[in-house]
Amino acid sequence: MRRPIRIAVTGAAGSIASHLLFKIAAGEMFGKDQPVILQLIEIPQAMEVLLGLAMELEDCAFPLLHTITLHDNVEEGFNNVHYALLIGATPRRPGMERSDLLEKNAAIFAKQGKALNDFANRDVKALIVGNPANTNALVAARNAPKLSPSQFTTLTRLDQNRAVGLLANHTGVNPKDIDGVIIWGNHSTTQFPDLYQSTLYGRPAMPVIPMDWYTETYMPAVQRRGAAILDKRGVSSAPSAAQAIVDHMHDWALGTKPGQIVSMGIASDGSYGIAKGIYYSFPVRCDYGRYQIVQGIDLNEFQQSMLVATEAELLEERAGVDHLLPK
Ligand code: NAX
Repeated sequence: MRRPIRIAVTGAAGSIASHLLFKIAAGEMFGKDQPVILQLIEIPQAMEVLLGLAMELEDCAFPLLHTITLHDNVEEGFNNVHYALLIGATPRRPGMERSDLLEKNAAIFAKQGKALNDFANRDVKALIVGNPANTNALVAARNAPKLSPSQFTTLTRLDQNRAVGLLANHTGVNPKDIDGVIIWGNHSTTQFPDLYQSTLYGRPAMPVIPMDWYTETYMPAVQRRGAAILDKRGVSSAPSAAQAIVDHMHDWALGTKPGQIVSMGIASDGSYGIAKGIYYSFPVRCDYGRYQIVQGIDLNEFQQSMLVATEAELLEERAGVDHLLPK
């Protein structure tokens, strides 16, 4: 049996985590032979609810669930962790300006970045889910000078899975026979769901996809899927977000399948002309716990314009928190 790995989860009593924790404990994220220690973090007011959730986890008697610890502060909660899933964030309340939301969350993620810097394992891999995820990741990483920016990533796998699911539904092709769907940019409505590299049964998808359906129906449906679910269910996406977090971390830690492309929000290195340093979703492949941007994709004018539009939004978000970033 392997040694257990330590996984911190913030927002652990929230909707997404209440699906996610059971999947991690069942071995879906890191494999069926990998024991896990869950270090669950919440705000003080939510500790009772968290305790109830921990009791349910215990009641599943998962063989891989080595230990659960509960924390109302990140300094203890991040102690020695190998993986950190930063899900908790301040939600946007009625009347709140976007700039207020950015600032409030920047303060939370600055504190969490510092705590990862000071208390986590040196090789920690962090995934930022709490919105605005890409800019929260930037703030966290900038507050963790002892860690590499590449140790921070953001979730766009939910957008990718949505893009594949909607394409599968429209074409009648099983999701497993769809490859190469890419999400570029921000986890927001400016994201670009790019089908130009995608294949159905290994054959290029674009020649069989009507352009007007792609730009007028499909792209907005992917970009606004979160709002559509909120509208129908009255609560935001949680089971699908949990599945996407499992997929993202699984592939980062254990590698993508041969030839497979996935999308991850990562610190831009300037590839495809995207401003260095912002957390931007790129097509990547993962191996040995590392990811690499898929290079050499030819982008037409339409694709270029979409990449630039979502980059512009991220630059604007960065400007909104610039005064909070350590220089
Ligand atoms: P919930 O409101 O159900 O749960 C959030 C939990 O976080 C609450 O229990 C709250 O007490 C806790 N929390 C708040 N501040 C905290 C802090 N400083 N430290 C620790 N815990 C804290 O939200 P849920 O539906 O679980 O969504 C969580 C976040 O994920 C939201 O910001 C949401 O916008 C974001 N999402 C991001 C997605 C992505 O693809 N990047 C998709 C799903 C989701 O919408």
